[in-house]
Amino acid sequence: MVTFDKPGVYGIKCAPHYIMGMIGLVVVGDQTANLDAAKAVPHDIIATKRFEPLFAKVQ
Ligand SMILES: [Cu+2]
Repeated sequence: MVTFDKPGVYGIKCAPHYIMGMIGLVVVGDQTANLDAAKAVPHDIIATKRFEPLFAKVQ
């Protein structure tokens, strides 16, 4: 169990399936709190492609 106590967006990375692009994005309250920093986190090519539409939804 994870408790989010600060607003922002949190990238979720499935450890065994990250290489196949299994990621997620959790939005806690004000997504603008750390959006730029979250978008700047480097990922491999597949995960980067998967994050793009998720980040587009929260802008
Ligand atoms: Cu998985």
